[in-house]
Amino acid sequence: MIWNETMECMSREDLRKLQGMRLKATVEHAYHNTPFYRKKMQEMGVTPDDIESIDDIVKLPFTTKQDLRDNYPFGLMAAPMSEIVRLHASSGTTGKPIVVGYTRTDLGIWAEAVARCLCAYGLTKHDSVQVSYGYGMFTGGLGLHYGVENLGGTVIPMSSGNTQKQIALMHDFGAKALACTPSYALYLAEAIHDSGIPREEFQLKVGIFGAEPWTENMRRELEEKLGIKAYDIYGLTEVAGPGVGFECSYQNGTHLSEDHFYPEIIDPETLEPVAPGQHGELVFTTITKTGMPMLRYRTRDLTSLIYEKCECGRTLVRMTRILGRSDDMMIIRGVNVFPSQIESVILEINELEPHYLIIVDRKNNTDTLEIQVEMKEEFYSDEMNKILELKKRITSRLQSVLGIGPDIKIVEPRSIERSQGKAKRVIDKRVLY
Ligand code: DLL
Repeated sequence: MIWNETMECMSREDLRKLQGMRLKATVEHAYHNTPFYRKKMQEMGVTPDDIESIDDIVKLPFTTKQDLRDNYPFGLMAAPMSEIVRLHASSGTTGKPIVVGYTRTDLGIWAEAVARCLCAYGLTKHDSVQVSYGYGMFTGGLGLHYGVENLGGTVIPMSSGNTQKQIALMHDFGAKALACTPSYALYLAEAIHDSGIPREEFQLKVGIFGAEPWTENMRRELEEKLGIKAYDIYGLTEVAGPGVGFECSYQNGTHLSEDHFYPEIIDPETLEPVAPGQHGELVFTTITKTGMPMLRYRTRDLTSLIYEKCECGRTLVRMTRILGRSDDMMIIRGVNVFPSQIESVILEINELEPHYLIIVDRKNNTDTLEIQVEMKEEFYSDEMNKILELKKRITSRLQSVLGIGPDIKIVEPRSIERSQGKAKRVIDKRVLY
C-alpha cells in the first residue's frame, strides 16, 4: 500500500528536479535566517545563487552534532520562536543535549512521513497502534503518535515501561501494531510468554521497530516470538525523528522519504561522496524543513544506498541495514568490530537467548573482549561438558566472523538486564585507563 503515490513513485528524473528546487529554497532560507549557516557558507565562498540543482549540494558545508551542541539551545533555528511550536531533544551519551525546533508546517510534514511508513506496513485507519516508544523529549513517542493520527488509525499512547500494563492493554484493546525498540519488543515477548495469556488472544500483526540497530536474525526472532511481521523504521532527532525511512512489504531495504530528507553517502575520512552502492556515512539535508533546516548533517550511521526501483513500485531510494555508527565501532586489538556482527552470531545459535552484553577492557596492555550470553532455560544444565561444548562453538563462530577470539561467559537465564528503550549492550572500560 502506498500513502502518497505521487511522491513515493515519481520518476527519478522528476524527483531530482523537485529536490533541486527544494534544496535551493532551503539554502536561501537557512542563509538568510541562520547566522551559523551564513557564516559557514561565506567562509566557503558559497551563496544561495550557486545552488541550481541537487548536484550542487556538494558545495554546501557539513553540519555535525558538535555544531548543534555549540549552538545550544536555539542557535540553529531559522524561524522566530513565535513560529516554533514544538521542541525535542536528544541527550546522547556525553555533553549537552541537542535541541531541535519544529514549525507547524514541519510537524505536518513529519506526521505525513510517519503515515507513509504505517501505510507501507499495511496499516489503515481501522487499526490501532500501541506506541511504546518513550514520550517526552525523545522523538519516538510523539513522532509515532501523530503519524498514527494522520493515518486516521487509533493511537494507544502507552510510552515505554510498565510492562505488565503494556501487555494488559495490548490484549484488551486488541492493538494490531506495536511500536517500540527491537530490544524492548524482545523483553515484551518474554513477558507475554510469562503472562500465560495465549498468543492467539492478541491481535498483534505488525512490529514497528527502530531507534537502534538490529539485525536480520533479530527480525526473525521477533517475528517468531510475537507471531508478527517486523518492520524497520528509521529516523533521527536532528532530521525530524522516526519516519525518515521505512520498510515496505518486500522488506528489502529501508525506503527514505527523499522528497523531504535528501541522503548522501560519504567517506567519513575524506568526506567525499563514495561510488554508488558503496558503504559509508549517511548524510542528510532536509529540503522542506523551515524551523531548523539541516544542511548535510553527518549522521555517523554507516550504510549504503540502492537506487533501483523496488518491487513495491516505489522509486524512493532504499538504504541497507545500518551496520552501526562510526562511533559504535570498536577497535579491539586493532580489529574493527561492530556490535551488530556479534548480535548476528548470537542469534544464529539455537541454545542462546537474544540478550547479550559486550564488555571491552584492557589488561596488561592488551584489549580484552568478553561477551556475556544467556542460555535458554530449556537448554540450561549443570552438565559441564555441554556448557563447554557450547562455549567452544560460540567462540569459534565469533572468531571466524570477527577475526579475533572473544572470551564467552555463559550466564544464568534472565540475568542480563532487559531494556525498555534503546538497549545499552556495550561496556567499554578502556576509557578509564
Ligand atoms: O531514535 C528516532 C527514532 C525513534 C527512530 C523511533 C525510529 C523509531 P535519535 O534518538 O536521535 O532518534 O537517534 C537516532 O538512532 O542516527 C541511528 O544511529 C539510530 N537509529 C534510529 N533508527 C534506527 C534503525 C531516534 N531503524 C539514531 N536502525 C540514528 C538502526 C537506528 N539504527
